[in-house]
Amino acid sequence: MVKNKKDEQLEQFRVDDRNQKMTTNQGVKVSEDEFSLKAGLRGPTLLEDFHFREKMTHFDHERIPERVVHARGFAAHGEFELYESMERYTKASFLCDTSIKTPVFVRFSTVVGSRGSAETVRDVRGFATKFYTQEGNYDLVGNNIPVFFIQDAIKFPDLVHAIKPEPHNEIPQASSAHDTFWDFLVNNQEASHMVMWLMSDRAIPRSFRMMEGFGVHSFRFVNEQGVAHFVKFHWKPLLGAHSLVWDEAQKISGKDPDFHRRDLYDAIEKGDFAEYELGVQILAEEDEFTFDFDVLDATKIWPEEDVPVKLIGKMTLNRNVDNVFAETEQVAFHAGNVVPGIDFTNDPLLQGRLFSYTDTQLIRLGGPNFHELPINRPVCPFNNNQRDGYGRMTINKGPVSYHKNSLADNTPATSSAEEGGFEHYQEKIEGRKIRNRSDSFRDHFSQATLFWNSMSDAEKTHITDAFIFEVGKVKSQSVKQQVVDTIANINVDLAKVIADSIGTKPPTGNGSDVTKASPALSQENMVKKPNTRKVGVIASRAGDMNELQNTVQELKEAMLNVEIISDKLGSIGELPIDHTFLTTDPVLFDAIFVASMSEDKKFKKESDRYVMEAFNHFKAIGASSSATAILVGKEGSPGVVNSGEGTAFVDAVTAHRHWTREV
Ligand code: HDE
Repeated sequence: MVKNKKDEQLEQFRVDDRNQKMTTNQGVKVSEDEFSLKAGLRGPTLLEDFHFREKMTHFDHERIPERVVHARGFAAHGEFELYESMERYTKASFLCDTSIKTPVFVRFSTVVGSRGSAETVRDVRGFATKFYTQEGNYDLVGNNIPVFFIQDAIKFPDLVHAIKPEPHNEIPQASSAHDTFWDFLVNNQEASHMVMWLMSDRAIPRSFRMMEGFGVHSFRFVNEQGVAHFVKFHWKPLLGAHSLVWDEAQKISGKDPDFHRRDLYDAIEKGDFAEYELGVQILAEEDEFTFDFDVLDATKIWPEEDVPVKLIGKMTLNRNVDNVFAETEQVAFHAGNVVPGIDFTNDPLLQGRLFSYTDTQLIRLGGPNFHELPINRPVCPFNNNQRDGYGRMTINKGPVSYHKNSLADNTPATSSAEEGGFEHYQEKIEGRKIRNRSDSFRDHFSQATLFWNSMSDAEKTHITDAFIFEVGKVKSQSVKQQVVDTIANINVDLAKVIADSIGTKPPTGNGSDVTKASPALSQENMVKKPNTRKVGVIASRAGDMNELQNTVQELKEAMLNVEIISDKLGSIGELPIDHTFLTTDPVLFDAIFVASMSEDKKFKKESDRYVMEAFNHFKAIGASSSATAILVGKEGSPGVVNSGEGTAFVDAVTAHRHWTREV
């Protein structure tokens, strides 16, 4: 069933090869696809074998360059619906008319790792959305962290060189835990705020479905009257934002490097669509200078307590792609793709991005016609005088390909603003050409401290441990010392604990006097729901079948996803066993419930391993009355539940993690 205008467009390009005859790319039917054409049964292969040549040539050229950053990604289709008209602020029609459902395509990604790297590494996540609006494509190319490492785009190549694997040995893959990244931080301290986020739980999300998204820069909304407001964009997941535990994340990298894409793909296939609300923080132009930071500085947030986030619509990701290469790999996002009503600011990071995205697609997608690829095409008409180039698909008719002309009545014609033409916001600019930055960009630590102050105790522990892990891996004693001294500007006690663990001198410096906190920054304060949480139910064939059936039923009714684990595949009564102890792992579940035990020694050992690992990762653990022996030594610990305690197990799963548990 075709779902929306974008889907209708894609449908024209879909091909189902099933039940078709095999042909060459010229349409000639192929008679033999097992053996190349040879001169004699044991003779050399002949050059005239056009089928062999074509098949091999195409294969030889199957790969394209991976994205220079955000190479590892996964995407899905969906729709955006508006709650209320934003016409007071913007004339973008998809944000004014609540009857419009806008098709969207969203690609999530890690930043540093190469295309085949693991997904649960410590990293920023890309959250790029293409809105196929009736006025053209609007791309909100954001991240899951609201600030960035640098303030000026000219530093981006340096940042990426520093964080990618070191060039002399290409180690480590998909990780910031190495000398050059930390050397970059201490010599470019504008990264301090972002590094606090990177060391926090935000950098190891539980799921793409449980992750916030941010446009990062200040953009502009412009309304019909030409009045502009600054705006920051947010995506708020309906399931709340939640994270893995670092030890767990590292183990998942080995057990299931596809953990995040599998989670999203499976959820969509099951009908558990990923949902996010679009939020905007809006600031009048005359309030530009009311903060102790510069609104053009991408290393700063606008605290939600100071500028509330207004939720204006909902995005639902409801369809997996048909072909990852054709759609996810070939999609070309660009921070510069805007529609009338949305405009840029002078944020020097944003300004540089406006150049980089088209430039990178030219090498990655091989020429200037990538906008014609099915996934990139707008759903509204597009006509201009651009012509030719590699891979051109459009057949432009007629002799005229220039403006102005009389032979085609001066068409394609430009449009006035009233007719929907994009007119850039007429911001007044004055100044000298200068290579420098404003003094208002020079405070690199206050918001890093604000972030630290806003964390719960558990989150602070995780950040501390992450610093010790990462900086502890740095080989240069000098860089380690400089990191400790830099952190002291954020919080001196944090710096002291790190110093003590990584063998440096205690920090010099007096710390920060910022006492402000922003509760909205802590994931502990986010909504928590049981929906789609994955429970591994351990069951033995020898156990009570009815009890198992009832348990599974109850958990499913509470919206949890249940998978049964036993020593062998097969079924228990009517219930199929999903995994053996070996084909899955406790790190791949949100909670473990032991429904029944077996006398078998190996079964017991494996069950103990599952329960212990879940316990160490602060997950909910439950056991039926016949299996409580497995909980010995853990009873009374937060999130450890005996059956017979009503909905306690479901509540324990809903709580996400039980950080006060002593492990
Ligand atoms: Fe990107 N970024 N970026 N970036 N970025 C790319 O474009 C760049 C920045 C983001 O799923 C590249 O098509 C510069 C901030 C996402 O396809 C490249 C600067 C934010 C994605 C590029 C930044 C982002 C990219 C590489 C500093 C959050 C993946 C491949 C001025 C607001 C999109 C590509 C996808 C990808 C350049 C900083 C988000 C090279 C120069 C800040 C989500 O063009």
